[in-house]
Amino acid sequence: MATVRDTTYELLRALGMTTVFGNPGSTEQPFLQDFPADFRYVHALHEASAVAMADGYAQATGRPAHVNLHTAPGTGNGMGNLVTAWHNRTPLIVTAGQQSRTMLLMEPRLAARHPTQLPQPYVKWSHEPVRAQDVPAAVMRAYATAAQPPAGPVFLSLPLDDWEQPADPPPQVRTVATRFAPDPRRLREFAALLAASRNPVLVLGAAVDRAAGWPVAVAVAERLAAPVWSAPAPERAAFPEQHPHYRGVLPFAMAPLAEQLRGHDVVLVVGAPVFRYYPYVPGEHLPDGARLLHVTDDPDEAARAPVGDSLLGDAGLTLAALLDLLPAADRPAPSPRGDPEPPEAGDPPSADALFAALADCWPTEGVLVQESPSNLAALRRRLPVTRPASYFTMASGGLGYGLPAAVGIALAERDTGRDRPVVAVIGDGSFHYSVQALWTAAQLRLPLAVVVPANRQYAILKAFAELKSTPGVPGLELPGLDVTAIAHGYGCAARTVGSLDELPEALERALRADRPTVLPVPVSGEVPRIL
Ligand SMILES: Cc1ncc(C[n+]2csc(CCOP(=O)(O)OP(=O)(O)O)c2C)c(N)n1
Repeated sequence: MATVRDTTYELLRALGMTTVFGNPGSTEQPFLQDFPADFRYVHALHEASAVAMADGYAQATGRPAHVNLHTAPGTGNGMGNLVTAWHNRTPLIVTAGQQSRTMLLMEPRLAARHPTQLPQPYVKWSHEPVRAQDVPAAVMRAYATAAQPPAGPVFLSLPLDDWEQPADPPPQVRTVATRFAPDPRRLREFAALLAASRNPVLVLGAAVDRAAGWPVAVAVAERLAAPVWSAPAPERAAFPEQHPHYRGVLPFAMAPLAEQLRGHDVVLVVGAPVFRYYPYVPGEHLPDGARLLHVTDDPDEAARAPVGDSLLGDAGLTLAALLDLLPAADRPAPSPRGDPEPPEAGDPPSADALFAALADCWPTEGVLVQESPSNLAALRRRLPVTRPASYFTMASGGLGYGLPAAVGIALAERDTGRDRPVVAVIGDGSFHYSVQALWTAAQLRLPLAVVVPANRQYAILKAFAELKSTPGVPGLELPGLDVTAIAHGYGCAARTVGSLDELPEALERALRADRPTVLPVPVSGEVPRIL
């Protein structure tokens, strides 16, 4: 007779979810026992890494991923990156073991108290099945919930004595749509406002990339002869950044953001929140005379926008439908922005000079994963993202995502046969939050290159302290860290890049290697302004 375990594995197989990211414990062992040969367990040494690796893998494959965590403590360890997966809108099925139902009343060691509350509010659905026999159908429901828009993580708490129970007949393997089209009448209203606009502007967010919407975004921008901004602090790039219409990333504060949009009468925001602010710099949300139109697949994101009119719909489908309704604008196309000045020389070099050197040796198909807080503006200016699905970072602001996410992305590149080179740029502070991911990358023999701009400080927090006039904050210096030794300890190759002349060869070698390579690059301690 089939057990709950047999039926669940059969379902996971049918859903194409034969990879399990996780870190095992006693409460997960009855699920993991006799692990089927056609499944793969991606072993993370810490749950934060397990969650972010699964997130990167899900984003790069375009399919939900499964993470298995160890009851309450493992879920707690994974929580920071669960927050990120929620903001990233990554479809993840997070399962966690639970103590035996037979003992739960007494709360034995490793019982999760109120397990469904623990990951809230950063999951779309959180559930512990009422009967063991409900586990497979709960996994099916979890899949359907995670994948449907707005996509995101879901959580199942699974008692360890459920797996050997006799199963009910297997649940039906269902499919769900992952995109929906906009209301045609409201779409026509948006198109009419855009057609009548004197000077429209597009603000595009990560959902355009998730919807494979670059070509249609370019077509709409060209049809409208409109400049294009990236929405503030984007987790993915939405538009070819070498395109003459592209202007850059909008600042993440009210007053300067509105200032950048001055002169525009219609602002079309697609696939991003309105707006993802960070420092509080009071001001209007929009310049005088501007009207905002907001396209999102998330009713909550639409509801919390402080200004503008909204239209629910998938970013790509909505842009395509708009294109059909828009006449060609009778105005000159925006002129291209100039190239940045060459960086200033220095010893050690500035992060800006490092990124200029990186841009010069950037592999054509390269995928950039980024967690370099204070130097982000320099990185994005020096290294324009020119291809879809090739820039990833966290939407949340929580550190410890980039390094493990890069491991998941590199694994997906290999699994899908795309084999694009993956380069992570991770600050020497950010490096340590999920550093154990290096071991998984080494075990998987992934040719991941990790460039670490080493400024030996939390520079962005110094910039924030400057902006907010909060002097004397402790804990902003990072002396005595040996990134190379740490990388070696986890089984990676490592080489300090002492001069930028060495970078092209070091990067090339890293991307050809049969294991990950960490490349710390000492950079100056200059603290860039936050805005
Ligand atoms: C989980 C988490 N802990 C703490 C912070 C606060 N924080 C934001 S940026 C930062 C420093 C990052 O340092 P580094 O990676 O060296 O980049 P730099 O600012 O020096 O460019 C810290 C500690 C955070 N965002 N997330």
